[in-house]
This record gives sequence, C-alpha cells and structure tokens, in this order.
Amino acid sequence: MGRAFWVAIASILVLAPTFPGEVPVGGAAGYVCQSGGVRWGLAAIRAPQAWQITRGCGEIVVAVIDSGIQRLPGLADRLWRNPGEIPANQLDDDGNGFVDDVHGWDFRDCDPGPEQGTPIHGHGTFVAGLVAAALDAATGAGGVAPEVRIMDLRVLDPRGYFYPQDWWLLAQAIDYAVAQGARVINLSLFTRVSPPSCVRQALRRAAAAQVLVVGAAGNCRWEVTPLARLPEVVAVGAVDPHGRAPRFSGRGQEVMLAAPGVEVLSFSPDGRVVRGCGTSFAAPHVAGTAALILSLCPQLDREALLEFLLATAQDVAAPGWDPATGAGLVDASAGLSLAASRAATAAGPAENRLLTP
Ligand SMILES: [Ca+2]
Ligand SMILES: [Ca+2]
Ligand SMILES: [Ca+2]
Repeated sequence: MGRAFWVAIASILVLAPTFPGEVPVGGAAGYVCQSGGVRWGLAAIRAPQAWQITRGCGEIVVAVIDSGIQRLPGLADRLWRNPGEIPANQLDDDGNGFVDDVHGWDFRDCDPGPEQGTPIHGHGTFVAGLVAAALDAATGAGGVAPEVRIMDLRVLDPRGYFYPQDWWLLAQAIDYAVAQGARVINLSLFTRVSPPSCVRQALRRAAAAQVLVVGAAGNCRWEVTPLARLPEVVAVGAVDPHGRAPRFSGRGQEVMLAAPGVEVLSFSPDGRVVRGCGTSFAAPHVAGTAALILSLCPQLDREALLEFLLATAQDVAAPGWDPATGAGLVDASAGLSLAASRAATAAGPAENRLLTP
C-alpha cells in the first residue's frame, strides 16, 4: 500500500524569507502597535486587546501534537516542564513510562525531543510559535497566548508525514497530553482516511477529561479532513486578512470556527520569521485563544469553553453560520470578556455576599 495510502500534515508552509516591509499590518480590528505593529492575524483575532486582561497563565498547557518543536529563543522558555522528571539522567523519574520526558515526548523517535534522533520538520515549530512565542518586535510575529506553556509531542516524520502504522503514536500522544494535564490539544493535521478506533477512543478520553481538542479543517476545499470531522475535534477553517475564506480551506457542516490561515507569520526552526498558508495555522489561533480563556477561568469545562468561543466569534463570510467559517472568526478579546463577566456573575454581587449570614 505504501505511499499511496499516506496521511499527512495540513499545511502549505511557505519558507520564503520575510522582511519587515512586507509584513501586513492592521487587519480586521485595525490595531496598530507602538512597537511597529503586530502581525495581521493577532490583530484580527483581537489578541492585543485580550492581553490587557491576560497574556496567559503558566499553569495552562497546550499540547502541540505535530512534527516537534525547535528550542528557539522566545519559544524554548514557553515549553511545559514535567515537574517529576529530572532531565538527561536516563531514568524515568516520574514513572510514567517515558525516560527524561521533560518537555513532552518524541513518539516518532522514541526519545525526549529534537536534540536526539531524526531531524524535525518545520511545521511544529511554526504552529507552536503561533500559540505562545514571545512577540518579535521587528516583524510583529508572536503567539496568541505568550505566557501559557506548550507541550511538545512529536508524531510526524522529518518530511512532515505519518503513515498507517503510526496511528497508535497519535493515540499515545493524545493520552500523554491528557495524563500530563494539558487543557488544550492542537492537531494541525490532515488525514486521508477516517482515524481508526484507537485514535477515536483517545479523543473520547480527552473530551471526558475536559480537554479541548482543536483541529485544522484541512486544505481540501470540498470537505473537512476526516480527523476534524470527529465530534471531539473543533474544526477550524482559514480566513485571509479581509475576513474571507480562501479557496483551499476545508468546508463542511463540521466547521465550527475560523482563524487566520493566509500569509500568517511565525518561526522556522532556524529562527527566521517566515510566512505560512493553511488551516494548520488557523487552528493554533483558536488553541491559543482557548488557553487565554482558561488562564482567566481555569475551572471551565470543555463545553462551556467551546460555548464562549462560538458565542463571541465575529461573523465573517456568509451571514450567520456558514460551511467555510462556522460561527465565524475567533475573537480573543470578546471571548475573554465573556468569560470574565460569567465568572463575576457566578460569584454573585459583592454586596449580596456581605449580606449573607
Ligand atoms: Ca518520565
Ligand atoms: Ca529523567
Ligand atoms: Ca528526536
């Protein structure tokens, strides 16, 4: 069966160098940053306004199940640290079955990370940068939730693919993320076929554990990729700087939200700021926004978190729900504001609490 049956990543990563003069500024919200502007995607989802409430909390962990994450400055210190694991002592100190898994696990190589084994593809670094990288003042590139933590779980090979015999690696990575306390899982992957029961069961366990799984809708414009059609996965389509769905973005009744996925800026493994296109890069905008909301309201369950994301999305493309953008463009500022007001309502007015005997 071989290559004809492969499954692969959902991106078109454009590795063209980017110069400050080429960086789109502004966007839907028209935000201009004094340091020279943030990239259009952060502005469009109103991340800078959200950061006035929170830039994230280090207790909230987003698992990036992808091609591995390069330890770049501005990204390495955003990585989750396994509190029970002593690095590089060749011992499984916390007894979880993984030796020296300090920042996650490389399921592809069966080793702790990119320092050993096969070279990593750039896709995972790019995706992780969109979730939580420190803001690069020169280009405006940076993550949606720069103070949360990223768990590095690698399943893709050096070319960015995975194969039928690798499904169980994906299932294991999902289980690892849940067991180690991730609140959000980002799956910027596409699949040619419907995932087998080991993956579906792992996704059900994640949902039962209140973990929000965010997935790329895929780049096949006629349909949503089979992985993101599963009910446990929040399928995210792409929009361009004008709020339009690009032709490639997967369409279907399963699409729940949209996010920037055209001319998106993030980091390549050599540390350069590069541009990317694909629903792979829309999903981490939603994962990062979910992590911001959880940073403010860590007690939220999966259903309430998803409700906040859907209720505060900006309607784009066709009026109302549509098969390209779902409820609309994710809005980090509105999502956080709604979460904050609900939390205040749940706590009740201060004067009532004072009057309670
Ligand atoms: Ca361990
Ligand atoms: Ca160890
Ligand atoms: Ca490795």
